[in-house]
Order: sequence, then C-alpha cells, then structure tokens
Amino acid sequence: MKTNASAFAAGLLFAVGLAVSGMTCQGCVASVTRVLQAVGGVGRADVSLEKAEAVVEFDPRVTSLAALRHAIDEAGYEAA
Ligand SMILES: [Cu+2]
Repeated sequence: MKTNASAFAAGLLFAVGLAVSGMTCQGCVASVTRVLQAVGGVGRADVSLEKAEAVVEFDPRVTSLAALRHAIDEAGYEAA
C-alpha cells in the first residue's frame, strides 16, 4: 500500500532521517531508494550519498522505523 501527499499533509505520515553507511556511489543510492520504496507504507524516500542519509516519509500505521532499518540492512547497507 502506498501512502500519498495528502496523508502527509493530514499529519498521518512520519518523516525520519536515517544515517546510512556503506553507500559509495549513485548505484548504492538507487538501491537504497528502491528497497525503501518497496516497503509498504513508505511515501517518499530521499537518499543522499553526500550526507550518508535517507529521509523517509512513512505511515506509522503500516510500517515502522525498525522495518525501514531492516530493509536497508537487507540491501547490504547499515542504517542507524
Ligand atoms: Cu554503489
């Protein structure tokens, strides 16, 4: 299930910044972005190589911070 901008505007989505280590190029950024967006309940995922960070909007009724970290770990990177 995908969430959307109106859900965010209504205050139903959380936005979190996760420190992500292990990314070395834009291919890594694309991989992390893809796995995050594949998690149900995730709206936007902005991943930055420079900041080693992922800013993720998600619906807390559908998924959790732990699930986001798990998805990143499964892809071979480390989320803190
Ligand atoms: Cu890479």
